[in-house]
Amino acid sequence: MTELTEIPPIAFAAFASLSDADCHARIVAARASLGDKAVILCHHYQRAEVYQYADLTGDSLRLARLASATNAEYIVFCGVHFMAEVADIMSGPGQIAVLPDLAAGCSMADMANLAKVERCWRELAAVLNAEEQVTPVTYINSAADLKAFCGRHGGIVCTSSNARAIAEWAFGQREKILFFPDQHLGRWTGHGMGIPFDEMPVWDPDLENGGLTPEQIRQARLLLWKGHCAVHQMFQPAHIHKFRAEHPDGLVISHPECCFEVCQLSDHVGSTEHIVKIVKDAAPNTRWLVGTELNLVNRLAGEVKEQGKIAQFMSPIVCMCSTMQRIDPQHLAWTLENLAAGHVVNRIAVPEHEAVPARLTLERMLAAS
Ligand code: CIZ
Ligand code: SF4
Repeated sequence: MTELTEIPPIAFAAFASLSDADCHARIVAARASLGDKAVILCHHYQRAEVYQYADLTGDSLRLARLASATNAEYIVFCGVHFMAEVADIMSGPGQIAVLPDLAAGCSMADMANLAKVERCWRELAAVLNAEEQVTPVTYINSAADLKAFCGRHGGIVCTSSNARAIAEWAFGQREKILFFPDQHLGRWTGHGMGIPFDEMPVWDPDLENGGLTPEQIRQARLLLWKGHCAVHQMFQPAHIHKFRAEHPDGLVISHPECCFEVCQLSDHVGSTEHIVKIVKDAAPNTRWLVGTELNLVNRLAGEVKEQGKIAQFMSPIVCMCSTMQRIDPQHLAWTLENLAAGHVVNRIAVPEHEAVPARLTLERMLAAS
């Protein structure tokens, strides 16, 4: 292992005003000197200027699995905070996860936190036997301490690829699910399982008892935490109606973080991995309206163009994930140069007391999906 020094010799300030072209030369040089000691992971939502440096690409879970299968000491995660945490949890003891900009969070993940979830659990326990009747399920877009909460309470993690299989597992354990933080993924999954809306009430964490009566809590099968993704909520039914009027043969594909009406109007609904696969495998000369983050859609559009396929962004308004955008060539160059000099910056290290139960839920998820 590389010997680590305490103070990073290079401050970010020296990189802030570099042009992307200047960064390019420095990223390539630092990358070359690190060799297979480092692996650069890029999520589908990363901007093109960063994505070009990826060794591995995919959704958060695929990336964490791929990275832990390497011998790389440094896992440089170009994505958001919870993803780097998952990479840290899933990787070996000698591997170090690094997030080039610590400000790259996820506003949806921040809509649930441990204090609020614990309060919810206490409030549920006043009405039900929560430990026997409710399985907590957290979307992978959540902080490690919430995954740990699920680990301690017989719960599990899901991703947008496996939400249905995980919900089936959870109902196999207990009669109800508490699903956080994304109400839309929860609702779409519950709807697919035939659960009526009145058995899927929204739990508002800012209200006493989630804003529900004891009767509503007792009747609920799936409690949906009041959280959402600010990017995916931009997509609206009107965008789909307009597209269908203009292109009657066109096809619509959406991410399940979109609202229920958008999912219902779509021909396909699925995770980023699913969206990429469906559009790439589609017949030549098809036209697609895609409801997910703009960087993914632009990249996909370029990749399928040769087959005469058109992939167009669902919203007329540009809506990127602003936190994903925080990872830029400047931060990547800064991170890699420090690592090449033996200085770890922006390490994401989940404390052991959280990592152990969080790993348990992630392993449960892998076994159940
Ligand atoms: O898990 C991921 O990578 C996210 C955030 C979305 C998806 O559908 O892949
Ligand atoms: Fe979070 Fe939404 Fe950005 Fe995904 S697109 S990382 S859910 S804010």
